Amino acid sequence: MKTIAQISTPLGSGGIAIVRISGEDALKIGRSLFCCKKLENNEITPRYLYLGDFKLDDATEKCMMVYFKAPYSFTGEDVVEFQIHGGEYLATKVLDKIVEKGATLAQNGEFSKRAFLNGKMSLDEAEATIDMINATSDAEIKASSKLAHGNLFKEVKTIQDNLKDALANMEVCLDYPEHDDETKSIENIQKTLKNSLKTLKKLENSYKNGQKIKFGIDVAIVGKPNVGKSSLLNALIKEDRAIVTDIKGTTRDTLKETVNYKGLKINFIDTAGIRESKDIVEKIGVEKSRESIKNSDIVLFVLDSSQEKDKEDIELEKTIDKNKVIYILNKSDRPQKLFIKDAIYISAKDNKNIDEIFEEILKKTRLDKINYSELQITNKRQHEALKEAINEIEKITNENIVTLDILDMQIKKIWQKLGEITGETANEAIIDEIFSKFCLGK
Ligand SMILES: Nc1nc2c(ncn2[C@@H]2O[C@H](COP(=O)(O)OP(=O)(O)OP(=O)(O)O)[C@@H](O)[C@H]2O)c(=O)[nH]1
Ligand SMILES: [Mg+2]
Repeated sequence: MKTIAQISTPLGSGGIAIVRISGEDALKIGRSLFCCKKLENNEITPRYLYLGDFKLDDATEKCMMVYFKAPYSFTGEDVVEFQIHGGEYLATKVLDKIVEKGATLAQNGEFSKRAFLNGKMSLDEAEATIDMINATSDAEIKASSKLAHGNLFKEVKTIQDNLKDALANMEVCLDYPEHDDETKSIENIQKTLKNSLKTLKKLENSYKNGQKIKFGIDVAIVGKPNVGKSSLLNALIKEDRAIVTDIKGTTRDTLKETVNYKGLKINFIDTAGIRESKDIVEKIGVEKSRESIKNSDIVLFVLDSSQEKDKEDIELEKTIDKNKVIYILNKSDRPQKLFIKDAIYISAKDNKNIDEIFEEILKKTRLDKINYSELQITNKRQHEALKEAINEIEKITNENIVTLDILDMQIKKIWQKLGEITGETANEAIIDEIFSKFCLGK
């Protein structure tokens, strides 16, 4: 494989910049550009930081160089890294010199792709690493760090190994039917499959929470016009974001704002007040509000507590799934006319009881009890593969009569599906797509 090079730190000014070289010629190229007293008559020691000068055309750059000997490097190949002063132009000049000496510019994620191809990390670990880099909440970091440390890989691999053993036993039985009892053999395999199914279902189930961890909990703020939805959004995000007036139908479009609460992202969606309208723009807004009711994880159903519930409120209430509704009785600074058990009484105007809403959202989604020591699947591709593997197992565990031949064929399919998660059996296009999402120099 070609020797590749790239700047691994973000382009711009900073304390230091790192330029990385990976491949067979990494050391030859690195040493040809680096002057260091300690290296004059000595062999280079891997993982040792050398202070010296990088040779530019008419100048030198005082920097550090480190060498990682294959296979003990990030990519699994010989790697040399220069830690130079963090200037964009300077880093580009250093990279140019390395290319002049024979290295090729690395594409996005090419170092990581080599690490995968050399067995340094599995595909699920690579995906978790991207999630770590892109994380915007503590929950995402906790979930992806567990995955980046290869915990999913280990679970999947254990299942694959058990299936492989089962397959080997079965093949003995198929080759020498006189030596083994077929019924007993089938029973053993069914037992292995049922255990695998249990683990896989647990992983598959975690995706519901995993999505909320990755993308945030979607919370729609819904109600009739003028009940104080936009005032509530502003109170929740502690910012004067949405327009508030006493005119009914002020909000026309949905407006989404994200807040980090106890390490989780909560996406609040302010919506247009729901009512019958002839105004074409308002009608579209109301349609969007109804979609938000359907698509969100939680609905904050806002009512004006200084007024009794009317027909419009009752009609709207019917369209909201009871499992995801939280009743918010706003304007509690005014004399009360509406009483609903378990509702949260707030005043958006006076910022009263707003924190209670956050707590109730976590309680209702059960994310207050989430256990990060267990794996939380956050990746759609992995989830799809898990679902398909489960589906293949269920095809045979639900059958009363199966033959060894069918089991043999089916187990190979399951093994293949699981391999897509770790990358062992993933096709090249998928692998390329995953690594292209990495940044340059990673
Ligand atoms: N007294 C009192 N008035 C409030 C409170 N919250 C909102 N209001 C007032 O109610 C009116 C409507 O508030 P908005 O936040 O615009 O209501 P909305 O539900 O977003 O209305 P639409 O966008 O038209 O659907 C404004 O005059 C607010 O000042 C509250 O807690 N107490
Ligand atoms: Mg509004």
